[in-house]
Amino acid sequence: MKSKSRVEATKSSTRRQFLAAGSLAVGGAAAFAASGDALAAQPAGSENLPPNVPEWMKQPGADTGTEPYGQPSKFEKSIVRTLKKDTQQQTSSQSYTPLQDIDGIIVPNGLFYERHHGGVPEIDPAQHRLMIHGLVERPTVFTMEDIKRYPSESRIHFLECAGNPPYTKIYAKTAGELVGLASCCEWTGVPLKTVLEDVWLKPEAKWVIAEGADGAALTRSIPIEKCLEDAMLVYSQNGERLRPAQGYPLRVLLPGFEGNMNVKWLRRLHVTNEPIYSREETSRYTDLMPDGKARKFTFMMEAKSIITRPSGTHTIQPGFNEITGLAWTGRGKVAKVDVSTDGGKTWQVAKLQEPVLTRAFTRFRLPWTWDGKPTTIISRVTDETGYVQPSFEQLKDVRGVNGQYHNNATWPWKVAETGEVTNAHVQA
Ligand SMILES: Nc1nc2c(c(=O)[nH]1)N[C@H]1C(S)=C(S)[C@@H](COP(=O)(O)O)O[C@H]1N2
Ligand SMILES: [Mo]
Repeated sequence: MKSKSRVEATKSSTRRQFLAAGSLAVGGAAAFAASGDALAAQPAGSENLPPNVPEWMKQPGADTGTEPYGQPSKFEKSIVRTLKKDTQQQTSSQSYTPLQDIDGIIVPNGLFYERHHGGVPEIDPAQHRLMIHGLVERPTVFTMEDIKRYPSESRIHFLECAGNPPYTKIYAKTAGELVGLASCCEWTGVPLKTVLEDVWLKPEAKWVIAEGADGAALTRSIPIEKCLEDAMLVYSQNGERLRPAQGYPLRVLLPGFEGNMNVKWLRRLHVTNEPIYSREETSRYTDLMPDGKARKFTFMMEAKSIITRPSGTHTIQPGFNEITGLAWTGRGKVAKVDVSTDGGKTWQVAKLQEPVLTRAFTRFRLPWTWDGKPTTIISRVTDETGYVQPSFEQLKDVRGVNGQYHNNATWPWKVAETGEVTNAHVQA
């Protein structure tokens, strides 16, 4: 089964038959392609198509001076985040990255997901301070300049909300609405270890309590091991200063740990010997298990993958289609992504696009020839620890249905005979 479809893919690529005649016949090019003569006279409305010289070649283009800060093409205006406001908690809001429209592994800053518990504060960096105190020999108040004087590092990591997606009430139509509370970018900042060592941690130091300078004063306890492993005090994303929504001017980044612990607008690190048991780590972000006990301090985001193209709201043509998507794991690197194009009966190994980085989005691709029959497509990631992404049924067997967080199930997309792709797992 597996080797046969490989052979087919190779054959069609040597014959250059990726695009069937049917899929060329779209929009203004329809009559043109169908005529069989590429240079034949064209119908009205196609003056800008070959062999004509398009209008925009006949005059100079816009000068550079129109916008000091660049914007995407006006033809790409539909590629935006989905905004949501919590109707019960007035200050709570979130926006979803349109994962179906992202190429590669880097999410541009204007499309990075957002999750705020008390809105986005407007912080003047000149008036922002980071206080480190508690179990340290040298309690210190840092300015932003003080922080930036330490040796910095740039690293690519994903960030993901623990409620991505929820367990129930999943109405999402697109990949972004479903699991777009996750993004990946290049972060620049100072290793937290460097700063903690500079204030001389006391041997009893076991936890670091991080507090944000927003209206929510979001507070989380971070184990000292993570602080000394790969945690960062971040001031930049994708080469420019953090966006206000991402914690400007300073946030803590805990690669692989649940989004909520990556405290934005970071103003205080209180070094202690026990956790603070804040709202966010007791009543929230815990998982109520079937036996009535709550799992807490789970920290790590488990492996997840999603097919982003084709995905919900897309329409495909029979013949060649590249299946592509994203996979990631809090536990390290993605080792393998399997893709099924027959509803989970058989699986094929997808190609992983380089670079495959630790705790970062990894892009996968699989060539697929769709026979035009209704089917279901699914991806499933295995990470370098050997952990395999569960199906929703497998997850529910272990966790029950009381939880709200840490749903890392595989996600099927249904392909109808018409080529329309929809969420195969919409729940009430
Ligand atoms: N101070 C503060 N930090 C915060 C939050 C917040 O509301 N306030 N939201 C948390 C949650 S729930 C998530 S998922 C991530 C979201 O980060 P982002 O908005 O940069 O994507 O930030 C976390 N850090
Ligand atoms: Mo979150």
